[in-house]
Amino acid sequence: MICVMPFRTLALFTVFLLVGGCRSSTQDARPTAAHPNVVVFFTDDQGFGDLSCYGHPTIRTPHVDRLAREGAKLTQFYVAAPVCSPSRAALLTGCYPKRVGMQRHVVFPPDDHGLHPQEVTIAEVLRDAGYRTGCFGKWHLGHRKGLLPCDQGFDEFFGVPYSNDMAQFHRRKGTKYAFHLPLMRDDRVIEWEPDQRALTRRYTDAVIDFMDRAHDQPFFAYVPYSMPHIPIYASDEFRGQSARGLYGDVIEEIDANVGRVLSWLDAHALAEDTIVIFTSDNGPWLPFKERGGSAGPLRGGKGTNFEGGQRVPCVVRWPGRVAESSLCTDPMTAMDLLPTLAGICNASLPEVTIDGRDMGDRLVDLVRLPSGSKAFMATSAKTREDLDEFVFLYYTSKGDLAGIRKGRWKLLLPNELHDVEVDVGEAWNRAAQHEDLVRDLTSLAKELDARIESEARPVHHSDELVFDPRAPKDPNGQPFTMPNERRRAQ
Ligand SMILES: [Ca+2]
Repeated sequence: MICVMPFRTLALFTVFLLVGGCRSSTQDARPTAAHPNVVVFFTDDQGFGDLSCYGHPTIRTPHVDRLAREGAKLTQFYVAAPVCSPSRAALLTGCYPKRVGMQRHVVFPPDDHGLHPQEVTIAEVLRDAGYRTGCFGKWHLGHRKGLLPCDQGFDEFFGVPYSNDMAQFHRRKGTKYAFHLPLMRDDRVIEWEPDQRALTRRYTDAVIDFMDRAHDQPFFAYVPYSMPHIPIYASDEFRGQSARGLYGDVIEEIDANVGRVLSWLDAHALAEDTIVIFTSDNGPWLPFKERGGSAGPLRGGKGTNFEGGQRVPCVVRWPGRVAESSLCTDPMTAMDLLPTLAGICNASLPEVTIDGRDMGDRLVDLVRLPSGSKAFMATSAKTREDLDEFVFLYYTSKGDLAGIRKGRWKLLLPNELHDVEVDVGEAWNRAAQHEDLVRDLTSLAKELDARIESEARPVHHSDELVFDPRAPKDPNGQPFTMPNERRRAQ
């Protein structure tokens, strides 16, 4: 959807629509219907089929399943890119990666670029509305001076700045890979080559500590777990437990940690004042076979523009507002989160063009499934009439225009046409039967892409290191070396 975003009046209207009117609230008010807490879990490379509530036959995810049972499960939720950095840029800014200059694959340790600090993220939008904000997990939008989470609206950060495989420790066999992986708190490195078996738990510890300290201030916790991105690790408690093997162990450990956050919300009587979203940054990394995930019925995975690369699981819980056990088949995208959350949280939209849509009213009034139903496909009340208006551009992992979806039809350029409502596995190319449609969709895709390109804002380059990924130092200023016991343990 390419549009100049709705203005504050529409955001306010949406809030009234959702909660039937609300009072204005001060900067330090408790979370309320007008300022609910927000928790976004954003896993790394988890596929559409990798949750039991999305049909996986053996991976057990009771806590995410609980979110789905107490909220809405989305069946057509897209991320804006099939790889990490551009997908994260889109989620946090509400823009196609190309609009914010982040479309060209992922950020690597020697890179000097990242999301421009002048771009407005969800964290900045919510912080300006009085929220305390934290990022706990993998950032991957730049790691030099001016490019880290605390430069993008987060009050605090605990996590890794780039992917967990961009570490010398994991590439040492037969390679001369020069870079190391740091674990950071805010703008400081606190460890090098952290023990990845402990990361999911440690990120969650940090989330809980953050929520403990929020007191009466509404909070936004962005939780981009670095698992199940390769190399995958589970702690001793979970390793060997899943019939799905180590990948299943990893997902079940993530699920248990989601459960810890839900328990905290229950214990503090904040479940009804908190929107919880669980989704993934792109599809499964299929070449890794059993170490990668599953896209379920979808074709392809990470790095591809088939549905398996960009359609991901997404569950939204907001008790009392989003109907329990509901199913949302409206197409939505990660870019919609910023304007949707701004509308719900009574926050102002950025004063620049964004691509997402405020979908707050779609998350209510959904079809309610029978209690305990495992139904996978149903129709939300508004899907049919709105489906034809849905327009979404697909870009390759390097940022080139790859295709378009309009309504039920998806064209992968130049000549592969699928009705993805009927053919979710993209098995039957219908281009030969619909030559006019192929021509029209090609024109529309190129026109919209050209508009984004003409309006695109710059990526930011920084020449100042926060840390040297080639020559890490320990906290005493001495060169870092991996302890032998850690080498043996991992
Ligand atoms: Ca990823």
